Amino acid sequence: MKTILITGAAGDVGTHLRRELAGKYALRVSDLRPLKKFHASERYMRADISNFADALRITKGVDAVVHLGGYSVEGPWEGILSANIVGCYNMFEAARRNGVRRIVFPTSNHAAGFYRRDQTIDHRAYPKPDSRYGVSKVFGEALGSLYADKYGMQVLCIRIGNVNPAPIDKRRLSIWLSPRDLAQLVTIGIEHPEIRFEIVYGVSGNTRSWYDNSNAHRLEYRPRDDSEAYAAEVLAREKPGDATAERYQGGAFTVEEEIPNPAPLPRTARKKRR
Ligand code: 15L
Repeated sequence: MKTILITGAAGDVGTHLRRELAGKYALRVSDLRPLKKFHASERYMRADISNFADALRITKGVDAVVHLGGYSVEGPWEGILSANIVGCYNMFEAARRNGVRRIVFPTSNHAAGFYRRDQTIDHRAYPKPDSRYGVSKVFGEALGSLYADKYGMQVLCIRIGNVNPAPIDKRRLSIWLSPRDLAQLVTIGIEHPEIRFEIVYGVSGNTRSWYDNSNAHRLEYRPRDDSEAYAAEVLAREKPGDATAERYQGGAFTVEEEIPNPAPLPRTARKKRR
């Protein structure tokens, strides 16, 4: 059985992914936060990925890394810098030094959030980040490209929309990713023989999608879910929002300076903020 490291394992996406992959892989689950519940196939390692020694420790002896750790919304520069820029670099470099060849990097729709909603974009669309957070995801994608071309690593970047058991509003009808479709994409990243450096969109087979996800389909992604099943219910409760946010794919990230962060700041960033 392959051993897979999942960073940011205590977060929402990490929690869904762990449940979906339980039993399929030996999971090394890592986070700054303590984990309360474990599956039988999991082993927890606490780590602050902005610290290179921690990154080296957790990547030792694994077959692949799913790097979910870091800041997952728009936030202060100190937090983004240490968790998503320094932390992301540490993970790629630590994986390389430990001989780990596969990295699945869940990037975000916010790497391209300033495309309009009436545009359909594919994996070749140049980045149009909508936030400091989006910029940090573009940085991670660029690192993936570098580590694939220069060091021969196999890197799948999944520009995730929104992972939830069901879509929560109108925007998410276009970018929803069900937990089982997320697990399918991550499994492609871990297993598919043809991956060098790839960008795909982390969305289910949504009727209202604004992505051309042909690169994912080429890699044999066959989404099982479509947000349309929830559309009537979601649209019935939708309230009109900010006009700019409504125009762009990134929604509120195109206008807000901060979005409430579910994860704590790493120690280094906390010190700088004081
Ligand atoms: C993201 O990238 C975030 O990690 C997630 O919390 C959601 O805000 C999502 O984007 C979204 O756009 O809905």
